[in-house]
Amino acid sequence: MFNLILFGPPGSGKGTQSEKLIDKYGLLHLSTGDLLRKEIANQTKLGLEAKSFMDKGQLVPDAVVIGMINSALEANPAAKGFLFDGFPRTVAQAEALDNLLASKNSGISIVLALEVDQEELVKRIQIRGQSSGRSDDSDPNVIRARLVEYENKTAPVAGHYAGVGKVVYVKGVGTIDEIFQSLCRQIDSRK
Ligand code: B4P
Repeated sequence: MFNLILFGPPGSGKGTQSEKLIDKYGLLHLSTGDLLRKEIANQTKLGLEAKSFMDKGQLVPDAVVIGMINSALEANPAAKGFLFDGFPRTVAQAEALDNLLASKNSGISIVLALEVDQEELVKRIQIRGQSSGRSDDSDPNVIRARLVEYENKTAPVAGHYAGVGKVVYVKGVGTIDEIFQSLCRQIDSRK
């Protein structure tokens, strides 16, 4: 199994690049952001709980997203590999993911970390906010809160995987295709 984590701050291009990578490598895309937005659209209990955090730019509690990922892994036993997008976002989530994969005799193959400066991130999120209908993309205070959550809780996840030599940093500024080619080079050199 080839399991890839696409890592980076909000707006770094994870969703954009994931779409291209799953096509090329036949991986199953697991985006916790997309899964949570689906729950919100369906007005489930989980969705209503998640919305109260997402609207403030805060991370949803670990137990909620770990449960969602567990269900998705269970539902796809024949997958040849997963692309995790927006997960894990805390060290506790990373540890839970490592345990879930280990129970399936698998593990993380590589963590590709997109590097984008903060000014560019804010610009991209605001542009997306004009058409996405996502309330967390429109309010400058919420965007700032998401970036603070990233620095405090998510950035340490890179350290968790760097400790086992799994992290590769990739420049996330440039055209979408240039960045895609850089990501593919890293994957191809490790497959
Ligand atoms: P996500 O859905 O993961 O939101 P995101 O981080 O903003 O998405 P992404 O980073 O994929 O955006 P992309 O770069 O593709 O999470 C939303 C919320 O859900 C979180 O704030 C949190 O509350 C909750 N959540 C999700 N997962 C969670 C977890 N594991 N634990 C707890 N809470 C969780 O796109 C950005 C924009 O840039 C796009 O418009 C794109 O067109 C543009 N773009 C991309 N590449 C570009 C390039 N090269 N040049 C110019 N623009 C580019």
